[in-house]
Amino acid sequence: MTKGEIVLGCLAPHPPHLVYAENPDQNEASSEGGWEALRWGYARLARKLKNIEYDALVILTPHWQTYIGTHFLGCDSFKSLSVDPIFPNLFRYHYDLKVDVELSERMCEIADEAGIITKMMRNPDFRVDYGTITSCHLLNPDWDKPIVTVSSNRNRHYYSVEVMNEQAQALGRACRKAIEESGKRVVLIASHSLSHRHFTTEAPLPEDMSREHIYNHSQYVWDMKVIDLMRDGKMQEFIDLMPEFTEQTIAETEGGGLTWMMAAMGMPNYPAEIYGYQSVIGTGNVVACWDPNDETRELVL
Ligand code: 2X7
Ligand code: FE2
Repeated sequence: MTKGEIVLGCLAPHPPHLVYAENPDQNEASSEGGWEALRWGYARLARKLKNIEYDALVILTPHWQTYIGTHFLGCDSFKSLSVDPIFPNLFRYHYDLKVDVELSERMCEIADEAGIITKMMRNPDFRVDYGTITSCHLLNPDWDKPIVTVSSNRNRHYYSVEVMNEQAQALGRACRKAIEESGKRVVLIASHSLSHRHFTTEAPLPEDMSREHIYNHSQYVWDMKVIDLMRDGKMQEFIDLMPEFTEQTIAETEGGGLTWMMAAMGMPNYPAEIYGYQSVIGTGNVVACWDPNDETRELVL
């Protein structure tokens, strides 16, 4: 069997506002648009994905939080209505998705062998989190590929960002091993924002772009600093800075997604493709990807 490989890694933020702004058939709420810099960037990355051959999307999301170990989706399909607990006015999305259970089980087993506490989620009525749904919808609106969702263990809260950073790297290495053994071509997704201070009141019209801006300047400066590291192919340096960045901007990197993805990809030292940066309710969000193939990697922005 040919060795499996990670063909792309995407940093894919999941504010439900982006789905709301797009008005897809699956979402009950309707809008007048908004957050175009991110949505147009996502559309371009989705076009790139359409031209890549791959078997499955594997996503780590901070909105499936598990307190004992790391969990993996373990039923063939999940279908339900996802209502965002904070923004039910924006996000009531009917999803119907398929899971690559074979790959999910193998990642779970290999992580377990590496000493990580793991569990398969076998409840067919489990409600898939909105991070998974939003990032997957924006990257692959046709939903024509199976996914695997990996939960975010809360070791950042039990221990520290430093412990999270180590554990997420161990999980990334285990997932890579499982992917290589599987013979499959896999796209990884780290589903989260960068800086994450956000407004606590909503504008009368949520998509009123005259009200949208970054929460504060220091948060913006940090986001630009880490995006420069991405552009310069200095991901080891970013991962080393992760505790400071995460604490100072209460970044959503705390869930481990980017650390996990970078470890699985062997800490890329080539430039990331940047597709767009914009704030959503004050949080900083970048759409970016790491393409290990020198021939297809592009300078986007
Ligand atoms: O989950 C989120 C997020 N990460 C960023 C912005 C707005 C809402 O929800
Ligand atoms: Fe989030």
